[in-house]
Amino acid sequence: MDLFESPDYYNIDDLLTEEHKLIRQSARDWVKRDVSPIIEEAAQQAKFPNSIIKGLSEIGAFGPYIPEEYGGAGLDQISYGLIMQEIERGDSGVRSTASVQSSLVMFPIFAYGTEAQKQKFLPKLAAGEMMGAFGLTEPDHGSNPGGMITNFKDNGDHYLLNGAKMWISNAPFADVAVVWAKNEEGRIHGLLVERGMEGFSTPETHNKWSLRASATGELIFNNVKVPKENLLPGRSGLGAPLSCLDSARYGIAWGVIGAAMDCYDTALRYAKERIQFDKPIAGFQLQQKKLAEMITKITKAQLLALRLGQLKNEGKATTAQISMAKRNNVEMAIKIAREARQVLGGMGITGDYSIMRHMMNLESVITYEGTHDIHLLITGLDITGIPAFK
Ligand code: TGC
Ligand code: FAD
Repeated sequence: MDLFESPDYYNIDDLLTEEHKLIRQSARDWVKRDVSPIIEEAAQQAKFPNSIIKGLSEIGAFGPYIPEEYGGAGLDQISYGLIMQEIERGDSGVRSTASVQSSLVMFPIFAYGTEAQKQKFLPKLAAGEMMGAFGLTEPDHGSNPGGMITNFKDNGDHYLLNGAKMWISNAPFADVAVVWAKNEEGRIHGLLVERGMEGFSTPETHNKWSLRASATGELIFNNVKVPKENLLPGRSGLGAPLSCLDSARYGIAWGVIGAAMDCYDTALRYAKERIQFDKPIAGFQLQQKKLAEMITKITKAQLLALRLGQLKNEGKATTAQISMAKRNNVEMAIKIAREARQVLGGMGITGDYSIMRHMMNLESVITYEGTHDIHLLITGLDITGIPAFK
């Protein structure tokens, strides 16, 4: 049974609107009802739970900030963050599905697509009738996506697309993929590649120890004929995919607070109930140190995310500010997961509790959407003006 109670040590709820709290509550209720009961088994079996798609759409997790005229929820950035927090409280893989659909597929179509592309894809993506994937990473180009070799050539009435993308969330079942590829001049563009196009395949990646309830795969393009109307015309260059990452990284900065809160809440409850040496282990100073440090770290992360949300609502959040929050909050969550696991002793390694699953999931979260090191270098560049990537 999911007994989760959300910690709010600094009364941060006082800074939220009634609408924010209602949106969060509906996401929280859905996670308790439809995610918590099935997620451990899905992760153990490494199976994406299809049953969650409808619910994700109903709580507004597909395109929270996309305008309602295109099927989105038309919410502000803090609502988007709160939804991601609640979903990741359930599982980072479920949040990944929503992040990719919203920020990496719907956002670029909304921001850089034609009106016809928006009408064709956005309402169905918002409703979960169509699922999307985002292909930036390649086997030899992860942190350095600008070096990508996937390319397309003008072939008369269509483009001819060749190359491969790796580590792509949602790939095995996606109906449409936003694929970043270079044209004959070496300029990066986004193409909408649809399932069923000849030469396009999406093999699943197996044997993951992390994010097991999320389907990950490759996107392989072998002379795929992409209609010219499937090119996103609004923006080209590496800045186009990187701008999508800003939005997804922002959602992760909130999302991982959910995973951390779940670990803390579980560890606190367990520590108060578990008796050793004739008293609850919560009464030992060493366990109190762990729990006290967890709630301190969560509170700092909540404040960072909320301030970033305010900046984002005002259109002022910079890439570097988003990087700092993604990096800080993921590290916070992974450390809390590791400490919380220890509070549970041997029980902590079982699937009877969510902590070990969160801990393993967070190993992906600290790597994708820019690794921990890359985000540090983005801060380094921002404060010194000197890029240290190359
Ligand atoms: P650099 O020269 O710095 O920049 C190239 C051009 O892009 C512009 N730019 C941005 N534009 C918009 N938003 C941003 N965040 C931007 N960052 C940079 C920049 O101004 C420049 O524009 P222009 O006009 O001068 O050409 O590029 P670089 O090649 O030196 O690379 C910089 C670096 C390393 C920071 C960047 O490549 C990077 O962020 N690498 C990390 C790659 C990454 O995060 N991949 C994520 C793949 S998607 C994913 O993981 C999904 S997981 C989802 C899930 O399951 O939840
Ligand atoms: P590399 O870039 O090879 O990095 C390896 C190590 O070297 C890292 O520690 C890194 O920090 C370090 N390093 C690299 N460059 C530097 C440098 N300049 N200075 C110092 N250290 C450096 N990608 C997508 O496009 N779409 C998706 O949907 C998607 N989903 C994913 C889902 C999962 C489960 C995972 C694990 C990954 C996913 N990714 C996706 C890919 C993800 O974004 C990449 O794994 C990530 O960007 C890192 O690339 P890489 O794995 O090639 O590592």
